Amino acid sequence: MKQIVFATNNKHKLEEVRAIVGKYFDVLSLSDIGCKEDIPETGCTFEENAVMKAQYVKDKYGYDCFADDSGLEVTALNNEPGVFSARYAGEPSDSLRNIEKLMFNMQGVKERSARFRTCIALLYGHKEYLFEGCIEGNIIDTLRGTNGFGYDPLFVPVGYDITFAEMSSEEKNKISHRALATQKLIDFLTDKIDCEA
Ligand code: ITT
Repeated sequence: MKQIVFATNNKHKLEEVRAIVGKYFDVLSLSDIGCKEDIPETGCTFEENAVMKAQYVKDKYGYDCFADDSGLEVTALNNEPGVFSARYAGEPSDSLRNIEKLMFNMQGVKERSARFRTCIALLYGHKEYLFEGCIEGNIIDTLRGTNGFGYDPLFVPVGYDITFAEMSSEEKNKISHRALATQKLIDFLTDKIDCEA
């Protein structure tokens, strides 16, 4: 099976993506390739950060590689936390503190709409490709559910009455921003494999 690196340190994301891509590719993590350093994510957009991470691995380790950057955009907060989702409440990244800050900032706010966005950058051969996924939803005011990670206990996707954290991983993997972007990546990669066969 062809090897490809997913440039992430986030175990939940790796599991989510392996569950989808694992049939087609041997997905290596950063620790699998011995990359222990903190890859800079200093871009102003999800796209810039995703490309930055993938480029770092390709340049330094030579693997075909993809990286994603994801985050939550809350309409009433001018699309914050956005690219700062992981460190919304400061460094080091702490999900519980991020969630508490979001709940605090949303106290009394009527407009609750938000979206999770993912951008995946793929460096395959000598070319760069981008894939996007987005899911709309609403921010609730109390935590519900224990599955998933990050802001999942506060996010109810449009058309559902349960949070991402109340869904099974299978259910979330069918509809999430990451699943949508990853499906586009898979469609692209499987086409490539067919063409190269
Ligand atoms: P890597 O950079 O190592 O891949 P990360 O945790 O920093 O891992 P991202 O930059 O992609 O992941 O995402 C930033 C934050 O956005 C993440 O830490 C969560 O707080 C939030 N987030 C992203 N996807 C999410 C999801 O599916 N459910 C809940 N929160 C999510």
